[in-house]
Amino acid sequence: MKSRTVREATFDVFRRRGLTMLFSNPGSTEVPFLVDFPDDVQFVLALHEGSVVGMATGYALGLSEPALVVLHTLSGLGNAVGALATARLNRAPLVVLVGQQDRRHLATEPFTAGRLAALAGDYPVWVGEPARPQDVPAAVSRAYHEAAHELGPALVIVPMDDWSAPADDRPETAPGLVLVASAADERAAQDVASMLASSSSPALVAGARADDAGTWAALVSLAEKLQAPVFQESFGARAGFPQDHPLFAGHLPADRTRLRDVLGDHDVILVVGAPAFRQYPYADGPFVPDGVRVAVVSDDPAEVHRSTAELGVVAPPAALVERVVQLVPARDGDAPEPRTAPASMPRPARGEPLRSGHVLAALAERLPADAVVVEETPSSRPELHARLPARAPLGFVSAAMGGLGFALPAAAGLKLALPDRPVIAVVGDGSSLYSIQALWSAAHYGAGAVFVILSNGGYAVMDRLAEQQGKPAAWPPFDIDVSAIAQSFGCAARRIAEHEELIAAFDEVIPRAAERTEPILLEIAVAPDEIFAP
Ligand SMILES: Cc1ncc(C[n+]2csc(CCOP(=O)(O)OP(=O)(O)O)c2C)c(N)n1
Ligand SMILES: [Mg+2]
Repeated sequence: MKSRTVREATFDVFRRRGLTMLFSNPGSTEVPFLVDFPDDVQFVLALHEGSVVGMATGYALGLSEPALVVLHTLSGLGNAVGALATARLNRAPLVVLVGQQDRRHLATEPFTAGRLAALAGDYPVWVGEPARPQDVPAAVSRAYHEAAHELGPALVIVPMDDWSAPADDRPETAPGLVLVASAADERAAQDVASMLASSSSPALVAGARADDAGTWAALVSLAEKLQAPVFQESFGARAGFPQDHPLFAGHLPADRTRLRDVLGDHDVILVVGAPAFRQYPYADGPFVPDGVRVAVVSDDPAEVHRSTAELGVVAPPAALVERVVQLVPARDGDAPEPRTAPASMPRPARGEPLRSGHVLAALAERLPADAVVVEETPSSRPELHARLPARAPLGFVSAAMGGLGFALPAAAGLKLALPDRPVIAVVGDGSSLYSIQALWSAAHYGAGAVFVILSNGGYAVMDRLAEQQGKPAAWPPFDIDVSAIAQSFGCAARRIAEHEELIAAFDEVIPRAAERTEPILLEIAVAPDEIFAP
């Protein structure tokens, strides 16, 4: 009997692990692996590696399971590094195979060979360089576990001649199933509960790592028992609490001065699923006024270790908070003041331009509660938060450290993973250009996301930041027809400048966004926002 090849054994690993969709941009070093592709794994082409990894990231976040990526050697991995960093920071599990030149002449550094292992720095959760071809299938299994449990990209570098080598018939050196205990530690729950019980005016802060149905429900119970306001961390990648709940108090300010103002009314702050505290512009002084006690709960040890807090708890947030709810006494204080709703946006007067507020208000009126909103609209992000509350887990997704080029491919990947949910990306015109070719993949593979482009003719946020320095900006504005580019990629697109057109297009597209099997791009000409104070 002819023995199996390493390639066949690796496809069997994909099947056992449920890795049935493979996102890739191929090169010569991947040809032996990708030709004669089996029918039961779907190959998804993206036309730049940033889009390959961005789509896989959206897909992995949508499924809460590892997604599979194949990248070309040096140039492919190099192009993907920013997106791999975003995948790590957004906690997206990815199994990433990286092609390499033929082992037999690697020592001579042939054309396309790369020094790959360190190229993505320490953003991968794991990098495997199998010592023998026969170790490749087990390395892929190991990468699956590393990705699933460390939540980030795990890389396996595979020389192109490995695929045709005979596979070992020995068992893999990776467990078939890995279970991670998810119970809460009693002592930790008691410490958190007693800190809250000692408080006369507690507040909660929810972060990206609280974005799952269990943690949302646990935080709602805790907030209601304590009658405490719940803030969302600033500049987080996900929403950790239902933002239409009466106890939701808005997003925390992104600088220390205003953070002290907001949190200074409270004596104990419990942060769940976020570090204490994520900020954007630097300001002097402490995060909270003296005497305010802070506790942090996260399942990410690094997030806890870098927090400025009296107590840090590394634990699964849902289980820990559920136990705290049982232990903490109800507080009979007054409920916090309800938030003020954002100003209504009457239609602009004749001759007046649309503003992002018009677009986001019109979107809010039509957006289904289970919508997945992917945000990449830097100058309008505060306005988006004010007008589009996340109402379901995964209702808000954004690149964790602000790397542009995430929203378009991630929205396409999210829609492939969640075909029954409306997926709406709200994206700046500048941001749309970093991974614009993802529109081709969305159209080709039937990812029916809605791309709303806020076209303000430039990098408004950068212009506002330059103004705050009181100095002229070096970068020019631009006037780019994003809808024409979209059409050339096969994605239906419209350019909208009038309020009536906006309302008509949203009436047609937004309420039925869940059913879409084709993407559509709505490019809306808006005047730049004049103030940026996140
Ligand atoms: C990959 C990458 N390059 C550059 C930046 C820096 N950057 C942040 S916001 C921004 C401008 C975004 O422009 P646009 O999407 O049009 O949004 P607007 O500011 O106009 O709302 C730039 C260039 C970044 N965050 N990521
Ligand atoms: Mg812009």
